[in-house]
Amino acid sequence: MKTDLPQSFRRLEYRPPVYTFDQVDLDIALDPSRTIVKSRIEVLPGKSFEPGAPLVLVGQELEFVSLRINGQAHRHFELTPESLTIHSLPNEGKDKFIVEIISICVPNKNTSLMGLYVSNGNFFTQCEAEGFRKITYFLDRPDVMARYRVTLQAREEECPVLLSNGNLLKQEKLPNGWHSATWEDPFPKPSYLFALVAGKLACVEETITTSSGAKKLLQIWVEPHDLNKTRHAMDSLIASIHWDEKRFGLELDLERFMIVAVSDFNMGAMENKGLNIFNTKFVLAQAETATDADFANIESVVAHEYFHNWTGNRVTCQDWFQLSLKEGLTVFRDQEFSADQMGSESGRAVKRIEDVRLLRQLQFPEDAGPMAHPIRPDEYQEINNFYTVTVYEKGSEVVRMYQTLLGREGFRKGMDLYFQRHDGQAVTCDDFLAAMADANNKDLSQFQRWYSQAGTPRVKVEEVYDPANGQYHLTLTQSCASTPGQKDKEPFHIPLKTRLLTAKNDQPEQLLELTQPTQSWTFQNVTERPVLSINRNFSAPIQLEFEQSEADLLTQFSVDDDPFNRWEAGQRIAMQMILGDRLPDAQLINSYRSLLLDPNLDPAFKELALTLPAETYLYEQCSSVDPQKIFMSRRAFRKELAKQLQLEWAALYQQNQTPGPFKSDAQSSGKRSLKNLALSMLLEADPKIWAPMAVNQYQVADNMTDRYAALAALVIHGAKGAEECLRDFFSRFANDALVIDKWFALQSSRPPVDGKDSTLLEVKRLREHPAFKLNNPNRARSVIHAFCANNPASFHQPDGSGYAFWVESVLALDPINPQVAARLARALDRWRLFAQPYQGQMKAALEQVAACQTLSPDVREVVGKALAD
Ligand code: B3K
Ligand code: ZN
Repeated sequence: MKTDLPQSFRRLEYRPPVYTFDQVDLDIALDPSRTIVKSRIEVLPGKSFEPGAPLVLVGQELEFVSLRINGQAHRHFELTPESLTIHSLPNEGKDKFIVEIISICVPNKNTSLMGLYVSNGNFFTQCEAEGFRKITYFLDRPDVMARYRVTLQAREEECPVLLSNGNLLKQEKLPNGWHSATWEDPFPKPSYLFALVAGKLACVEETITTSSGAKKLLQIWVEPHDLNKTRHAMDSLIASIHWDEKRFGLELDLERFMIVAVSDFNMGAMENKGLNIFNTKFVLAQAETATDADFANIESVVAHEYFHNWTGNRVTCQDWFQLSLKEGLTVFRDQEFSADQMGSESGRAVKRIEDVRLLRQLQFPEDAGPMAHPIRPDEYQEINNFYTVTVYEKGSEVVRMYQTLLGREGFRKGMDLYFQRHDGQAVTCDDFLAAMADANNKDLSQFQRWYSQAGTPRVKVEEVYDPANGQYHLTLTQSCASTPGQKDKEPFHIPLKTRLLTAKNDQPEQLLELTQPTQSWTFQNVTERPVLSINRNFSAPIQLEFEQSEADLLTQFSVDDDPFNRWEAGQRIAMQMILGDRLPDAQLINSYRSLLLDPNLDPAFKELALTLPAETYLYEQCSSVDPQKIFMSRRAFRKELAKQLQLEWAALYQQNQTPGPFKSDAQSSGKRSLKNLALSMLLEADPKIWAPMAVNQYQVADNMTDRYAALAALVIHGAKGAEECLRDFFSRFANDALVIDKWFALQSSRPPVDGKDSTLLEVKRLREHPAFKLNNPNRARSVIHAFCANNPASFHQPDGSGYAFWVESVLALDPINPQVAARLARALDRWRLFAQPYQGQMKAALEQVAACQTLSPDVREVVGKALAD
């Protein structure tokens, strides 16, 4: 029997292109069922050129029509389903020649949402990573950077708006009701940054003046009925532009910058040059329909895509293994931007805690599982599977460590040198490291291992206090578990911000650089036994192994001047108790109480401090996970916290009201978050008493944060009024897709109530709901992913019914949209960590999917790696 082994791509097999492109002219006649693409490409020898080499272009799902070279029909070519290979080039390809190709694609059959597709009757593209090859035959790789001139043609009635990258050159009326628009992008770019949008859209616009005094036109394009939900995105864009000028000296380089919202989109958004395309979820907001979290996410995604204009577009990636070069750096930039927007030091800390919580909840499991990879992977089968929390979030932590090691100014010098050297180029992570090292005269050769080694390093802490000599000895030992393909690891260069906490408050913060397997430090003049505060502000993305007494943790939880570590101490106590199946004791309750009553602390910080570690993070602390047991211990702990502090919760609920007109600033949203935690805790303590208050909040709320929080509290605690409010919510917002997504997601992520679990049944009913659409990624995720990935207690059923649902869903989604299916397939990554019977059933489910003969490469890679020994 012939077994087709999946094809792997390897980083070390990178070869520069044989040919490269200079000017590219595209002429695209848009028709949903038959779009004709004419390309005219100026081709030049590339870095790997040899005379006589054929020109190999890639193309997928295209109908080939014709080929001309230097104006003449050309017959020497071979066509496969994935390529067009052109032989017998003029003068053996040594001089510039012109290739003209005509091909056809079918946007309205394209459900993968890669390449050119139709959504609500409008045309959109998504080309990163390898979607351009679904539009025309091309050198679809990021190290081929060309200048584009694009003419779009369409029927004017159906597509009054025609957009592409860069500047609008001209618009023309054509015969038979057609019209055209020609766009030119002055900056050379790789094909993955190409975009076009066409259809019935409307825009809001503003003109701003940038630091050099230039005027720029900013536009946000949406469906006309959504125009009233664009203000926040526009404000976020303007703030991002100014921030990048101020913090990094980077100015907007185009005359016009456009954002377009689309409701069918695989991910969050895409940074196409001058024409960002966004999932509606990350553009549209108004107080009545979007929560504070939505507002914050919009601000950070708008910033992220805008920041890519320099980190990603002006300087791009040599190959897709270098993805973190642009993504890790750009996430770091958007995190810093959002932190600065919070307007206070404690606001910054809140943002930092949220980011770290996400990293630990999602990236730590990835780094310990079958898909673990370094932030710069060495091998992939399907690049779309590597847009991961490792490449993005851990990548950002690695960039943050440069800043920690070099200081803000040193980091800025490194960034300046990076742009000075590489503007207009496609480069590697090594180039970034070299710029940082050279600008600061710092040896970062060992730091390089963060790019090449996967896995979360562990740092073991041993401490000895010597009162007689006033000395404190600290010994740190680092290790890192094996990950797929990487058995033994070399020591990392780990920056650890550290401070000894003493009653006298007389020890300064220091930066310890752990570079050896084991390293010791001695602190002098320590006149009392200190409490160690290490890895402050989470200066390195590691797991600490530190057997700190609960007394010391409580001290830290009350007095640590580093807000991150203060929060962290609370999380560690709670984690130890939950994993030990213990309830919070009187001392801990008292600490929580003082924290809640402390007038100097931000409500947002209090909310984070009282939110328990996520179940998936708790799993990672176990050698054999019993998901039901962890759910019950965590829930019992929460209930006790709710009951013991019931008076405080009731008071906080009253004190953190935000009367008057709705405001979306950090202070107001912090208050809402604490108030709504209080509401949820009150329902946890006693749903009978407190349900009417939640119903009332649901009914009178003037904003989505409060309305949704009240609804969620009712639903999660199985309180009276929940079903009625759910019905009301649906009819109130039936015309707003993003709100209806919330309605689906809330029901799919409803955990068991009082030992009763009917969520899977409910999820199956929701799948039959008239408003459910498997083809729409947001909607599919709001039901299927919400259940399989965000509702661990209902998903991990001892009878395996959750896994059977997962098998069905992966197999149903894969033929429609491999990227969305592959994301779902990741839900069983950690199967080996689970106890029986879960483990055996998860394995069987993975095998069932793997047995399907027609899997996409995306899903094939995920299940193949999950099952590999
Ligand atoms: N660069 C895009 C992600 C593209 C994902 C392709 N599968 C969004 C971003 O990171 O900004
Ligand atoms: Zn990005």
